[in-house]
Amino acid sequence: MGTALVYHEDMTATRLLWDDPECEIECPERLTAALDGLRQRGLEQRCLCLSACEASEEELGLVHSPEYVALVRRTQTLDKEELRALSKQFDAVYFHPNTFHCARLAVGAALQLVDAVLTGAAHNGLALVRPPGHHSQKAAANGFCVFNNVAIAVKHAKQKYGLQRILIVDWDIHHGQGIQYIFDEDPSVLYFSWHRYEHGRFWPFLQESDACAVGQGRGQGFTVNLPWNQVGMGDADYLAAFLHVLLPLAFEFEPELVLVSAGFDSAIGDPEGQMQATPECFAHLTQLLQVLAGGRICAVLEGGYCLESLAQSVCMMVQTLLGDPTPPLLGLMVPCQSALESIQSVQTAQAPHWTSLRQNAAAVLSPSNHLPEGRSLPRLAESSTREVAEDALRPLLDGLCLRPRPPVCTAVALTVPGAALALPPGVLHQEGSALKEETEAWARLHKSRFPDEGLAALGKILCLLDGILDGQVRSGITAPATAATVDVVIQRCLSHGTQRLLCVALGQLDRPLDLADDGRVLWLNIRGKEASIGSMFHIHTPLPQTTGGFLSCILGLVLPLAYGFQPDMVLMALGPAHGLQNAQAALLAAVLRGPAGGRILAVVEEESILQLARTLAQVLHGEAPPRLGPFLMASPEEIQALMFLKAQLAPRWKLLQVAAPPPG
Ligand code: Q9C
Ligand code: ZN
Repeated sequence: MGTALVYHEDMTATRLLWDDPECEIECPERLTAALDGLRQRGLEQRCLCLSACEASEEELGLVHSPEYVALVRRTQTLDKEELRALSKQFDAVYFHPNTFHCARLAVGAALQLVDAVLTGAAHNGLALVRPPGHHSQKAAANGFCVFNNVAIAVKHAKQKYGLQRILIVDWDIHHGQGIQYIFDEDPSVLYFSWHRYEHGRFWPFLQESDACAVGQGRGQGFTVNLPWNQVGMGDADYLAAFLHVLLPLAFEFEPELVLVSAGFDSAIGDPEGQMQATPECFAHLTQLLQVLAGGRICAVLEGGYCLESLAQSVCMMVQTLLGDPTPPLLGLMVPCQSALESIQSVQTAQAPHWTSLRQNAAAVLSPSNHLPEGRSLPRLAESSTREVAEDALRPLLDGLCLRPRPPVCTAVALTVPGAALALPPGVLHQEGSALKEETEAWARLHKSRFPDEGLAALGKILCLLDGILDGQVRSGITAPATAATVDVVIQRCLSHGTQRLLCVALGQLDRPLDLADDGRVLWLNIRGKEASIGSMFHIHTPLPQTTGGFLSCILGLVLPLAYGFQPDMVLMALGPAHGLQNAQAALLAAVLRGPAGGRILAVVEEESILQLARTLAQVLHGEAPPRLGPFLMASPEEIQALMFLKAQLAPRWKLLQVAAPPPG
C-alpha cells in the first residue's frame, strides 16, 4: 500500500490551435513539467503508477447530460474553424480533436484513483490530468474544464462504495463553481473552496462565490466559500484558513474520503492567482488533510500555470502523500488583514451550520502593532516587506529541500520489558546508548531528581536525541517522561545549538525552574485546571475533556503557536497522568510533525509507553492517526480558557488571530 499516481501520456494531446491569450496557459507542458519534476526527485519511482483508462459514457452521465456528452463527442470530427466557433459558446474554453479522448481519460484517471484508494490498493494518490474539471457543469464546459473530474469521482464513490460523507478541498485559485452547483443541495458532500475574488471583480465574477453562499435546501452549510479579496496571499494566510475554517468543519463532518481539487495556480509565481504561497506550503496543507478520513486522500490536478511552481508544488504534495516529513515554512507567519477579514466572513456565514465555529467565533481580537519579540528571525513590518522577506529566504529554503534524508526515519528507544513490540516496517529499534560517562555527567547535573535506576533509560534517551540532533534520525519515541529526563533533553538541545525548541508537555510535568525565558524554548503545558501564561513562551492550558474542546485546542492554539514559533525541533512529553487517549496522542504527534520538518521526539511516561509506542511510531512514520470518536461540543469552560489564552497571546503569535475588525 502506498501512493497511487494515475496518468496517461495521451492527456498531453490536447492543445490550443488558434490565438487566444486567455486560453494559451492551459498547455500540454503542464503535465510534462509536473511529471519531470516527480521523476527528477525520484518520487514517481516510489509511487504505484497506474495508467489511466477512458471513463465510460455512463460514468460521464453521473454528472453530465447526454446532450452535452454528445456535443463533446462530436468535436472529434470538427475542423479547426468549427472547433473555434464552438469554443466561443463557452467561457474560457477551447476544443481540440483530441479533447473528448483526453477529457475521458481525465475522468477515468480520477475514478481509478478513487477505486485504488477505496479498495485498499493504495493509501492515497494523485491523478495528473488535463483538461481540468472543477468549472465544468452539467451541460457546459467552462474555464478550460470539459468534464467535472472530481464531481464524477465523488458520485462514483457514493454509488459504488456507498460512502455517505465526502469532503472536497478545492485549493485551486479559481472558484470551482461547477462542483458547487452539482452538490449545492447535497449534505453528503462538503465542498470547500478558496479563491481569488477581489469583491467579485475576478473571474468568473459570480456572487455565488462569496462566503454567504453556503449551499441550498438540505445542503445548507455544506458549501464553504472563502473568497480572497486581495492578491498576494501567502503561507500564513493559507494555514490560517485551514486551522480556523476548513479543519474545524472537516473534523465535525467526519469525512470517509477526501478529494482534493488540486490546482496549483494558488502557488507563488502563477500568472492567474498572483498569490505568494510557497510550494512547501502545499506539503503542509496535504499533511494537515492526512489526519482526516484515515488518510484516504485522492488529489486530482486542476489548474496551475507557472510550470516551475506547478512542478515544485506537485512534488511537495506527492512527497507528503508518500509519508515524508514536510520541509519547514520559513516566511513570517503573520496572516494579512484582508485574509483575516475573509476568514471571519466565512465563520460568520457558516456559524449557524457548524458547532465548531460557534464555539470558536466569539472573541474578536483587536489588531495590535506589536512586532514579534525575542527571536532571531528578521523583524519586518507586516505587509509591504513581506514579499521581500520571503524572497530573501528562498535560497535557504531551496538548500533545506536538498538536505539528504536521514538514514533512519523513526526510531524507538526503550529499556522497559516488552520493548521488542511489533513496530511498523521502517521504524527502528534503537539498541545503542550514550557513553556511560556522558550519561552520568548529565545525570549529575540533575542529581537531586535522578534515581540511579534511571541511568540506563537516560543513556538511551541521550543516544536517540543525539541521533536526531545530528540528523541521523528524523524522529523518535522514548521513555520515561519525568521532570528530570525532560530537563536533560531540553538542556541537551540547547547546548547542541537548537535555536527554537517547542515543548508540548502533558500530565504532571512542570517547566524546568531554571530555564531561561529567552525565546529559545516555547513551553506549552496542556494540563491542570487553569489557563495561564508566565510569558509569551510559557503557557498553561487545561486538557479539554470533549472532542470539540480537544480539537479547538490543537487547531486553534497548539498549531498556531507551533507554526508561529517555527521550531527546529519539537519535544512532545506525555508525563504521568497525561490523560490522552491513543487517538488523541496520535493526532497530536501527527500534526506536530509539521512545524519542525518532522524532527520530533516523543517522551512518554512509563505506564502508557507500551500502549502508545506503536501508535506513535505509525504516525511519526507518516501513517494517518485513528479517528477521534464522535464530535462532542466543547464545554463553556473549555471555550473560555481558549479565548482567554488567545486574547493574551495573539499580539505576539499572530496565527492565533481568528479575526480582526477592519482598520479605522
Ligand atoms: N485573468 C482553471 O484553473 N480565465 N481554470 C480567467 C482572468 C479563465 C481557470 C481570466 C481561467 C480558467 C482550472
Ligand atoms: Zn484555477
